[in-house]
Amino acid sequence: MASVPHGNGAAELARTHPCYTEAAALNHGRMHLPVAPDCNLGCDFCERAVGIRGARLGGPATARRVLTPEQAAARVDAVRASIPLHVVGIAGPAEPLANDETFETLRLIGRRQPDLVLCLSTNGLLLAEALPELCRLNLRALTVTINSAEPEVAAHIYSWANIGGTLLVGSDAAEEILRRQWLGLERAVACGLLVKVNSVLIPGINDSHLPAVARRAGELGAHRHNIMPLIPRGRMRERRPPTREELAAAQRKCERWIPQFRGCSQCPADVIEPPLSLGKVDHQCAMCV
Ligand code: CLF
Repeated sequence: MASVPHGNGAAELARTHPCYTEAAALNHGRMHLPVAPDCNLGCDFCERAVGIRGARLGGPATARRVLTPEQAAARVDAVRASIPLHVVGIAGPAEPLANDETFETLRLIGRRQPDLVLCLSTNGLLLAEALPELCRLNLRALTVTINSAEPEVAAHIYSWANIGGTLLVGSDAAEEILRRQWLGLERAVACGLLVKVNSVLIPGINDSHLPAVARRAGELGAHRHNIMPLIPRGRMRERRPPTREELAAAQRKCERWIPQFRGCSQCPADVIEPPLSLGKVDHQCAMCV
């Protein structure tokens, strides 16, 4: 296990990261680099889309195109010419840790733009084993999506998991997914990273179980919990999303255990989000389309 690289910097970083403190979005911009096209987990709520369809759908797991690490680093240079950025994140369009390009991109950005905060969002399957390398690459903030603390619930959310080339389904998959996600979360906190847990709120499946997720995440030392309303897509396209009131009620229940983040825009894997104080910024460059 890697030693603690950032000390108490995580708490300080939480104040300026726009996905941890709502007010931080006023003065801190962020962008995503869509360098991760492959996935290792069958989340029933997910519908990955790249290209014209990705642009039309928007939201998590979508992107207008996938970039190579070199193209991604060049995009950061180009965007920074017109937009002040604080955070660069890798969140897809599939699973960042299942793609070598993620690590290469972090390496490139860290070398060329060391003042940027490196952030990453993962399904957690490969997190524990990837942490030493992520810490070496100076990753500062990490989000793990965890939708349940109980395998019986997880079995209704995930269809399959590919663990090192072995395909797991059913209860075997559910148990291994949760084991890896919670282990990864625990180790990420121990590494000194700023850690957030994302949970998709799926009425009728995990709504009554999210307080247990929040409790365990808080007890393990995660810094934030972000409850994201289901977007009916993929194998859950026929399900209904939660109402605004149901989302607020879930946040209130979970807040008892861990601070809630309420500013999530469920952004795509290639989002560019300037500081809100700048108002509307024209940031379309040739590489951004
Ligand atoms: Fe991106 Fe995620 Fe980092 Fe933010 S997103 S990798 S923590 S820089 Fe933010 Fe987007 Fe919501 Fe995620 S608005 S989906 S919470």
